[in-house]
Formats: sequence, C-alpha cells, structure tokens
Amino acid sequence: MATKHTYKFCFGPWNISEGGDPYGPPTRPPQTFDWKLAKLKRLGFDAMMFHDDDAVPDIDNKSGQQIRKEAKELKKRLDDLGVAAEMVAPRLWFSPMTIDGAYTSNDPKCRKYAIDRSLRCIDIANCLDTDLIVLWLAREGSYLRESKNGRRSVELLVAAIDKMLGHDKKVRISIEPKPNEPMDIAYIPTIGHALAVAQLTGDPKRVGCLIESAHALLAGLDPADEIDFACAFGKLWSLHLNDQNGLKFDQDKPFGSNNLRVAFNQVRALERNGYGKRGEYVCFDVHPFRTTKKEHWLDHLVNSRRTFLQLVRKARTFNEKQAQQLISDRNYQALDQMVLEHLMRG
Ligand code: XUL
Ligand code: MN
Repeated sequence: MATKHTYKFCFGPWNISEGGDPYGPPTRPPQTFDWKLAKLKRLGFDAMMFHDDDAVPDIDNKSGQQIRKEAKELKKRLDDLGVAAEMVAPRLWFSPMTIDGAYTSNDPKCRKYAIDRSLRCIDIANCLDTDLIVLWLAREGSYLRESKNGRRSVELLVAAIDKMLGHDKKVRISIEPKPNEPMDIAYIPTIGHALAVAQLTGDPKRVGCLIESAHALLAGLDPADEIDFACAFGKLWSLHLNDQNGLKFDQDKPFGSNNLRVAFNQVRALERNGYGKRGEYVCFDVHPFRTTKKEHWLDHLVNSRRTFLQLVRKARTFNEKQAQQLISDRNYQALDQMVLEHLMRG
C-alpha cells in the first residue's frame, strides 16, 4: 500500500443544481456563482472546477480581451479566498453550433467554432493558473451511426486535440469518457479509448484522462479497474467520484450511495496508486436529489467527502496480510466475507 497522504477536494458550480429534469422544472431557486463559491470555501473544499462559461459567462459574445479580463478578475477572487481552479472544460454541447457534434460535426463551420472555443477555454485556464483542460466529449457520437464516419471522427478528434496542444505548450488535456447521454453512442466511451486517442496526438505525454465513476458504470465497467488502468499509464489527472444505479440516465448520485463496495474498491485503487500525490484533486461530480429542500442543498457534497474519507480509513485498515493469505490459499469465499465484514464494522 502506498504511503499515507491527505487528499484535496473539489466540486463545480453545476454540482449545486436546482433539480430540473426533462419532465419537470427546477425545485430550488438558482443561486449566484458568488454564493456557491462562498459555500465551497465554508465547507472546506480546496478547489473549484469550471466550465469555460462558469468562469466567464456568455463567452460566445465576448472578445478575447474581455474574456481574459474577466478570467483575471475571477482569479483574483479565488486568490482572495484561497481557492484553486482545478480545471477548465469547454462547454461544447449547448450552442446551436454543436447540435450535430463539436469537433466531429459534419459541418466544417461548426467544427471551427468548437476549436476556437476550446482555444479560448485554454486562455481562461491560463488566467486561472491551471494547466488542466477537461474534455467531456458530450456530442462526439451519433444518434444513428450512418450519419457519421467513425474513422473520420477519430481523426477529427485527434486534429482538434493537436490544435489545443499547439496553442499552449504547457497545457494538459484530460479526456472524460462517457458511453452515452446525450448521444445514443459516443466515440470515446472508456478510458481505453481515451488513452488510445492520446497516443495518436502530437504529444501523447500531455493527453491523459479523467474518470467519472458513473460513466464507467454506464459502460458496464468497474470504476476501480478504470482507475488502475489509467494509473498504469500515469494518466489519471482528475477524477469525478459519484454513483450510479445501473444502466440508465447519468444519475450523479452521492459517492457510495448505490454500491459501497464498488466505492471502497475505487478508494483502494486510488490509495495503491498514490492518487493525489502529484497534486491531483478528488472532485465530486454529484447532484442533489430533485426532492432535496433548500436547507439541505449542500449535503450531497459534504456526504460524498465524508463517505470518501471513511472509505480511506477502511482501505488503510483493511488487513492486507490476511487478505494475501486467503488469496494464496485461493479461498476467495473467505476473502469475500472478509471484505463485507470489514465494511460493516463500525
Ligand atoms: C457530464 C459530466 C460533465 C463533465 C464536465 O456527464 O460529467 O459535468 O464532468 O464537463
Ligand atoms: Mn463529470
């Protein structure tokens, strides 16, 4: 087991959401960005993660100069509070220009929009003093496969990432794979796909990944295995812990809410790989339940961190020696029970 260290925690402004879903309106009134930032600080989180337009609203209607000015103003507010910016992610799924995908759109004007916006996102990251850009490739897929050419889509993705790497020689790109939603089928559904694409770029060392527990589960994979796989390549640069009940819409439930054992194994994988020792953050991409009252609005974040820390304790007190003996004896029945009883113990 790696030597013990403490973790740094992070969430994004979108994780204090209002409860709207495709079938009904919000159930909580919107809060301002300043309110969310103050709460993040008060709850003792270390960093905030940003979409480009969380950092600079209405980004498509502002000049490069105006964007940099506003990003610097935000940086000053973050500094005053002692809060870091973990990453910036271009929101490439909202604009009319990304209806048919962003980097893989069939329309060259739309592809250009996506790349220009990504370069602006890098400029914002520079102003916020983070070298990490996250690409959740939301609409890089199709509703029907005959509408796009899969091989060409991979080439377009690589070309777009190369443009970003060329725009700033220090920037690192973390691809956040997700197999579906909003698309029927995505082009980069797993960490294996993300890291394979990284190898096709001009500077593979600067292209890594972000694992989200729910996204791995939606791909039918164990998030702990995805963590070990990414870490074997030295490429796990960010993490969105949450939970998910089966193959349905992306639920972003509190960490451990659905399957404590799967959560325990994620924490164990993070511990054995020394995640966080190179400055990586543990981010919770979780949402309050729609039923949540205003006064309990932040509990999913606090609870996710609480569960995480308790599972760190569980990982550190797991009797590895006894487990190894059971493994040598191929007594996996006893190993199974040992894990359950360890998790059930107070
Ligand atoms: C979408 C998702 C996003 C990304 C950031 O499922 O997880 O919030 O994490 O763009
Ligand atoms: Mn996420």
